[in-house]
Amino acid sequence: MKVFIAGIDGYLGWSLAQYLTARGHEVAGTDKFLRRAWVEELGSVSALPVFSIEERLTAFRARFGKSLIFREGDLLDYEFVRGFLEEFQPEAIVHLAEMPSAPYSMIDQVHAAFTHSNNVIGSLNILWAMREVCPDAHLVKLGTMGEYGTPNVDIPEGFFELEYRGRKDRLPFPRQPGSFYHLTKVHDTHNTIFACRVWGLRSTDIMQGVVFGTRIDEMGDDPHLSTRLDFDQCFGTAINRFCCQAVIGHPLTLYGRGGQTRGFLPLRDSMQCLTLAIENPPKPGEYRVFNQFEECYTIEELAFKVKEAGDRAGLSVDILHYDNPRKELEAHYYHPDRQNLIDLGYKPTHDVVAEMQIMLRDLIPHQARIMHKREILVPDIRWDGTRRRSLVIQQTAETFKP
Ligand code: USQ
Repeated sequence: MKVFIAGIDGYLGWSLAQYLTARGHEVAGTDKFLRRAWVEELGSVSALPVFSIEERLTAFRARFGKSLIFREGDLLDYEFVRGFLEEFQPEAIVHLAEMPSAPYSMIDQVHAAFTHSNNVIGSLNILWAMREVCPDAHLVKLGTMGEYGTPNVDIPEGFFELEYRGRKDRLPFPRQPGSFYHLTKVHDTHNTIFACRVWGLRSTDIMQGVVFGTRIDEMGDDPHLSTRLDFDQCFGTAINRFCCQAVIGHPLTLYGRGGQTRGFLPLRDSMQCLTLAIENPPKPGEYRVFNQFEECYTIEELAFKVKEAGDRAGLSVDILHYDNPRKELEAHYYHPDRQNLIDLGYKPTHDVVAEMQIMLRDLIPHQARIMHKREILVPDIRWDGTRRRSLVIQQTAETFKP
């Protein structure tokens, strides 16, 4: 299939380009390199070195025997989006080109407003361009499990049956997101539902959990093909941060009580699931939702799994509770469905500790890069709009073990 990836230089996009090409798909993509700039703005670096796009494209051609069609561009530039899609005529469009960090969107008014205009208008431009130049293409839109928040009832895949005052309907499940970033995903969801209903576009909205991992097998051992791996407070997701902390002997930064529960999945599972969605498109006019995660864990459970993986690698890993810079429930019910992908053949990677061991092995050679940025590991961006570095509130003893 012809697949267009918006955000092809990012953590997921660069991996997906390789995963799809290895399976015989023809891939084109765009990027504005904003992720590189945001991480630099935060005074951080990727733990795994990231090469220039020219070096990446050369290594890509050497490994896969064909070129990746790449153009630098901005989704806010409508003529660029429309022109590229018109020329390439994709069968599937994977939209990964959004600002993906909750803390970054909470820094101040400027960052919140940027997140909204970048994410919501960028997505809207893709919908309009599809309507104009490739209305039969399938939009695989990256949403987030965080759209639903943490309600005290089970979470279905997008929609649920509701009976109210004697009448029944199938309605979107309520969204209660926890940051201005997560809110942009909710706005995208509504715009996408509308475009499918009114223009007959087709879309899969991926409600993805928190991704972790340093590699997929398709990358081999060429460092130019490696994906990025962030560990700063904004772009480093929990397990990625914990593994980077573990390799330099920094205590794992558990926020609050650590009972926050989320769906998590390894990078390789994310690739498997996105590919299943691409290769099994919905009908014209259909909008469907896939909840995408391997399993749900509390953040404390995961910290102990990283400790276990660290012990096996001969590292000494401590876990500390820091006061939580976010406003979120720290102990709650969490039970989302994820049947749609299983029905399409998704085989979850169940050995999470083994995946963490691979991560530690990949990260140990880059200890010095992480150590150099050690001072940015403790968060200071707070949900009340102030900046204050979190303090240790509790030393985790072995008795904390779940
Ligand atoms: N957390 C810690 N310590 C850390 C980092 C995070 O305890 O050092 C906690 C957070 O407080 C939160 C949980 O771990 O309760 C997850 O935080 P995260 O930073 O790994 O993930 P989150 O902010 O939820 O966002 C990430 C991605 C985002 C995606 C989302 C999926 O950055 O793009 O949408 O995961 S989900 O969480 O399901 O909404």
